[in-house]
Amino acid sequence: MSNFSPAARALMLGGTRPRDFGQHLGLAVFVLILLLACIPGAIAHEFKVGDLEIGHPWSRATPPGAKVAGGYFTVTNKGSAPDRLLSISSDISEKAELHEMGVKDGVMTMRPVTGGLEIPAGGKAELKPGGYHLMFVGLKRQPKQGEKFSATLTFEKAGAVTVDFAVEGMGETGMDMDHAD
Ligand SMILES: [Cu+2]
Repeated sequence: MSNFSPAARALMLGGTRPRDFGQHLGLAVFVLILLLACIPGAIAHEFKVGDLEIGHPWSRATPPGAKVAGGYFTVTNKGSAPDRLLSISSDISEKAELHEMGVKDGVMTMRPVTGGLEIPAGGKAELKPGGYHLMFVGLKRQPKQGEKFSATLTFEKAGAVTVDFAVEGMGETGMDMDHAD
C-alpha cells in the first residue's frame, strides 16, 4: 500500500472524488428546495373557504384589444358532501363564466357550463387550459404578466371567497384561441 501515491490509493479505496461530487449535488438540491420553500408566493398560493381549498388561481396576459381572458385553478373538497361552483365575478371584466373546452368533429370548441361545476366530496375539480376554465368576458383592461387581480368565487355550500389570480405569460400553454360566443 505504501508504494502507491495518495491519489492511486484513494482510487483503490473507492475514490473520494465521486463521493464528494455526490455530496455536493445533494447539498445543492437541498439548498434549492429550501430556496423554493422560502418563497411560497412564487410557487403556489392557496385560499380556503369552508371545506374547500382553492389552489393557485392563475390567468394569462392578453394581447391589446382582447375581450376575454381565461382563469384556472384547482378546488379540493375536504368535506364529506359534494359542493358546486355556481358563479364568478371580478372587477376586471363585465362578467365571468364557467366554460368547458372539448373537441367536436375535430374542431376545438368551448361552451358555457350550465348548472355549475361539481366538486366531489373528498375529491377535486381542476380548471385548466383545454378543459374546464373560467372565462372573464368583456375585459375592462388587459391583465399584465406579473400582476394579480381578484375575483370572487361563489360555491353552493361553502359560500363566497375572494381569490387572487396570478397573471402569467401570454403563451403559457400555446392554446390561445378565439372565443366562439
Ligand atoms: Cu372559454
